Amino acid sequence: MGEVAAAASIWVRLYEHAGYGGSSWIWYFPSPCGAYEYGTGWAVDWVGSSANDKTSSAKTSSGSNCYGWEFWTDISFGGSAYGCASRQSGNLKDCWYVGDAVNDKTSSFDIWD
Ligand SMILES: [Ca+2]
Repeated sequence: MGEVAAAASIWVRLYEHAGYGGSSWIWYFPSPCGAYEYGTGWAVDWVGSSANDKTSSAKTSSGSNCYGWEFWTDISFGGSAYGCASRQSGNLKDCWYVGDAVNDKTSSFDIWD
């Protein structure tokens, strides 16, 4: 049961609006970024039809150890990729705004340490 609880604590949530507003969509991961080696992270090759082309901001759990966002305009990490354009001071893991170039265009994403 301990492993199940630990797995549920690592998550990424995408939000419909900048500043973490509107609808949101969450994914859970089994371990923190960088748990095995530097540069390792998590990837979602399709955000799903309800979230597609809507993401404007994103958060990850405090224990995730992830902060290197990459938002892709097509599924399976296709099209163009953009990092986080604007972060909220005080929590550098979170992405306050993805930026004009990829706003409402994300179809897949990844995040690493
Ligand atoms: Ca949006």
